Amino acid sequence: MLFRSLVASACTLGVFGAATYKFAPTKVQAAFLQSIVRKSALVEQSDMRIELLPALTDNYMYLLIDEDTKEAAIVDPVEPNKVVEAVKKHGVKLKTVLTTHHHWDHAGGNEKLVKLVPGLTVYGGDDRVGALTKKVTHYNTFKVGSLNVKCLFTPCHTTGHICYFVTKENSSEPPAVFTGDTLFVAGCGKFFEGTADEMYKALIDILGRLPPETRVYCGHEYTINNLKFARHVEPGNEAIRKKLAWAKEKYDNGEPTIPSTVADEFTFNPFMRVREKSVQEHAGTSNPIETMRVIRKEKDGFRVPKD
Ligand SMILES: N[C@@H](CCC(=O)N[C@@H](CS)C(=O)NCC(=O)O)C(=O)O
Ligand SMILES: *[C@@H]1O[C@H](CO)[C@@H](O)[C@H](O)[C@H]1NC(C)=O
Ligand SMILES: [Zn+2]
Ligand SMILES: [Zn+2]
Repeated sequence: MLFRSLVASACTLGVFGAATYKFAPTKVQAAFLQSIVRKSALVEQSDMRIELLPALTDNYMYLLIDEDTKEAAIVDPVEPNKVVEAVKKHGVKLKTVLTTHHHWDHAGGNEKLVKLVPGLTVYGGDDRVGALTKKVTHYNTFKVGSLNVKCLFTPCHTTGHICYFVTKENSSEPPAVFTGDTLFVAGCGKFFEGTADEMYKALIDILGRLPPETRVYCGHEYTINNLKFARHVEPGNEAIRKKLAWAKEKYDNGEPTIPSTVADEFTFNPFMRVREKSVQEHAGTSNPIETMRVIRKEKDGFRVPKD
């Protein structure tokens, strides 16, 4: 609890560096800082702008802005005050909440946000989502300003999980997908309310068939731990080693490892690679769905190595 509140206040203040530290931090201070200071980041395209807003210990909220109309949506606003602050900073009109699933660390801010910002439409695929106004299911579509949002029903982590695929008509820039706790960079969500068959459908048949350049914005910063498990599954996979070295460098600078892309996930994410011989051999089966089941079970009990 104390740790949680430390994390929250450090993030809310957003400054722990230059102003408060007159001297270079000691090793212990550096480790402390690094463990609590998570920088936000901005992905700017001419059609849409996405601000990554770190929340809680390792969650992300995403502010999605339509450049044409300056209308915005917020994905999983678990820390509403931070959302309101970011909306003011960008000078945009927040109209929409995109909820990936009902878990507290994603939907837990909805009730408070709708009080702070009147008139919001709250989307989600589950009656357990707080302040829900529009229940959606597979291939439902709607707009955020001039951007098109398509709902992708991906049950498994929870029975009502929705990913949101965002495109701009006639744009040459990549689309975005918000994957909550279904697809993480180099990993996937735990199967709390579903099966390996469902996660296979979600990762391979649905998310895996999006345009390869689609940028992936997931619910948590789990990349380093996920890649250590990926390396355990495929010790000879060079893409995993390269991405892990890159992710460690990002982490040391307090920077997000998000977004990745659908194409990149197929090179280092073991759960996206269940059709590969190397992953199947590790799982001891030639059935991709059985491979999914085996490696998820293994990751549930995986002790993450220090390096
Ligand atoms: N192993 C997680 C523990 C927290 C957890 O269970 N997270 C949920 C999402 S809120 C999950 O699905 N994690 C996927 C995983 O551990 O592979 C961590 O790295 O902190
Ligand atoms: C997209 O391109 C098509 C074909 O050129 C055009 O008919 C359509 O109006 C364009 N849509 C938008 C929103 O600009
Ligand atoms: Zn969850
Ligand atoms: Zn979560």
